[in-house]
Amino acid sequence: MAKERCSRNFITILSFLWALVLVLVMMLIPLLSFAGEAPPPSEAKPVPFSGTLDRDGKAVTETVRMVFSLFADESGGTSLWSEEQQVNVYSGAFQVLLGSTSAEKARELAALMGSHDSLFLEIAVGPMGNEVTLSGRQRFLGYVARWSLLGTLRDILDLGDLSDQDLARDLHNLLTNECPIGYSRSTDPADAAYVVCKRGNDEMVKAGDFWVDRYEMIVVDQGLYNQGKCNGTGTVYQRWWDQRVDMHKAGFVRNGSDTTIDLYACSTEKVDDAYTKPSRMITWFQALRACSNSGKHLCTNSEWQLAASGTPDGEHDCNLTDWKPKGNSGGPYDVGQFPNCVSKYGAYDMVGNLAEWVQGWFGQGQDSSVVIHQSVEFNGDAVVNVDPAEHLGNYPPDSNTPTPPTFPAAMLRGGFYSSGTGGGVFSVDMSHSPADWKQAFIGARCCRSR
Ligand SMILES: [Ca+2]
Ligand SMILES: [Ca+2]
Repeated sequence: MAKERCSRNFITILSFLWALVLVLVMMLIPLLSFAGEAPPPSEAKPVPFSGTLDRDGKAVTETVRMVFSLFADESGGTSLWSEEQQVNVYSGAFQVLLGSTSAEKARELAALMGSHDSLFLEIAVGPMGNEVTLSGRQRFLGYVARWSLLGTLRDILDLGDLSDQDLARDLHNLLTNECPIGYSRSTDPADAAYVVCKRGNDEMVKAGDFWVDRYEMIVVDQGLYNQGKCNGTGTVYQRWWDQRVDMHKAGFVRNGSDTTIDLYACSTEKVDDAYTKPSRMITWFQALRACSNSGKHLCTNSEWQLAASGTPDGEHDCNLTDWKPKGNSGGPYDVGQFPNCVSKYGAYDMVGNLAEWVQGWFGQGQDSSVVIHQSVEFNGDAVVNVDPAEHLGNYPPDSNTPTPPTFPAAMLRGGFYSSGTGGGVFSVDMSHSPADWKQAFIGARCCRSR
């Protein structure tokens, strides 16, 4: 009896009219999910494939055996690759990862897709020896087809020699708003708490709907900037005292006009093994231009405020208490060296180390001298008003004497290495001309909006 029932079941299965509808489930999603570099054969990834299955016009809900086979042609020929899987079909829909049954299958599949312009998928359904081959091979949209689609997009958009991988990454970034164009999301487990985006050594973190440099800026020449990767070889400007190279003398002038060279801003823990401190004694104009040259902008006050949120300003959390490098009276520490001095978005040193220029100028205040307000409510953070008497003048190049105070002030945020309790996420200093290049405690950082 048992044998007879089994045979009858087989006949029943075979008599069913199987129908399979291949569905390109959101074709762009698998396309865009492959945002990194092409994996080497040893790390070949399975390829997602979705479809629907019905029997006699009714959606199937059961586990069925399927054999997926790839061919070079739409009909005839011998199978170039095949894989058997037990597939859970629910309400007629299923999703499988081809190449997921073994690393060898994935490698074979990747190699096959890399060597063929087109492939066709055939699916057989049913128990071994009694499979029903579903009619009509379907063009298989694996990597090969995806890349050719990208190539078409690249041609239409006239994007020159942008690689398929870079185009896929940028489309992914554009549609998901995860990282700026040209950046890839960090896969370092240590970065998992934040949205860390990397372009070579340059690192930005996401805050709200924009990105902010993870570190205070280090100003470098074009060679070191290396098209944004900040990992080339070249010159670092405005180092600490014993390593200083003056960017003004190199032609990156202090008022930002008529520069004869372009310099760039890098956000990185280190641009080379020897130097890891942020650039300082930089004018607002130079900071503005270095950010602009790097495809970024000087952070606005509101961007800076949001990006700094959550940064603590306890005595040892950030560099606020006169850290003394090499016997000097105080100064900036290497960027990112205070592990607690990080904002809720993952930006380092927004409190302390160097005070940072932000966008915007401010007219003369009512005070005739520097007045410092420190608020209990805002953690003792200082608000330094516009100071027309002393600091609003422009320092002429190579002169230690400021011109008369005829210029507005630009805003500095966060406090610096000897601000003490006056430093913090609410610290505001409006007592310096945007042309002030004399202050060793002034640095900057860049933001980016796409
Ligand atoms: Ca800072
Ligand atoms: Ca404070």
